[in-house]
Amino acid sequence: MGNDQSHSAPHDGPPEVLKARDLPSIAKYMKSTECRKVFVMLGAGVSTAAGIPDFRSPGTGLYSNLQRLNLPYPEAVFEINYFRQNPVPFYTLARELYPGQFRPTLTHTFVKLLADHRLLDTCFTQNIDTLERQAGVPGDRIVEAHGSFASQHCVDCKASFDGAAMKRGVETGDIVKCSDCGGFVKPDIVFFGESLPPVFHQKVPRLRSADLLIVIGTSLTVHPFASLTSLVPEGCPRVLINMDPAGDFGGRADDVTLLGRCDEIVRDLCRELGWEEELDREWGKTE
Ligand code: CNA
Repeated sequence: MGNDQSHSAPHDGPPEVLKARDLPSIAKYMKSTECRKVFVMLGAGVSTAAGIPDFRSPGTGLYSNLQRLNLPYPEAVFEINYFRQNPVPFYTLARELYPGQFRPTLTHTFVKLLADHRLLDTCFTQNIDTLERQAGVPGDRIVEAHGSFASQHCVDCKASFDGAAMKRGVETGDIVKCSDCGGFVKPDIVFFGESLPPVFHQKVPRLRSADLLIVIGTSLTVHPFASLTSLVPEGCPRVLINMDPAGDFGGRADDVTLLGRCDEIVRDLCRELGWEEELDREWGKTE
């Protein structure tokens, strides 16, 4: 994967599928028979309310707080060539992000509700925190595009390793080395310069059948993930829920950008859908 910024000219005509480019119109469309297949794309912003910093938010993002790791530049912590020379920064960061310490957010629960209401086709996530699973989104609906901490391999000979040894290594900071070749062992998180998992490529063509795309909490700067937004058909409304504008949102007739904290916007959307009580009840189960 790699980094990029995309820009596009704003669309200035009226919407074509939605009544208006606003939240009530999205809810109305979601309740209609036209909207059967919803796709979701998630980024680190959906987990900041769980206490996991994102990459790029000024001040709080991981990139602003990596000085202590003595990196040549922040992205190096997720670069495979740098990891081969110096795995310590990644292990340090992995300890902070390791699954099991965090509770899913309302936004993760909203994705579960989409599945419960038989609307969710696929949730593509860039996150490695597994909070979608913990919220109860069915595993076969989730594509962890940048991998997860669920498995690990030697970066040199590719031998697979025991999860308990990896967890111990991350907890203690003792770098796990391959018993066969001595290479460093790393969780199967996709680094810059590595390929995305096969399931990502298998599920991407499904986007061509999307009736609605909801993108939440991502700066849409990491490719190829970010380019998925352009794969849904022209007549498919696209909704961005984020603190800041991102990607080419606004360039299509039925693009809706809702700026603010995703948990608040998702609650408003659930209220419009008549799902608010269900949202609170299901989120309560994640405690
Ligand atoms: P990013 O580039 O840090 O962007 C996050 C975006 O979310 C920004 O545009 C923020 O404005 C926005 N944001 C932050 N908080 C909120 C909020 N409460 N409500 C709405 N929007 C918010 O992160 P991306 O996900 O775009 O970048 C892709 C990287 C980040 C992937 O490779 C991930 O693996 C990686 N990452 C994952 C985690 C995690 O698993 N939780 C944490 C940090 C980084």
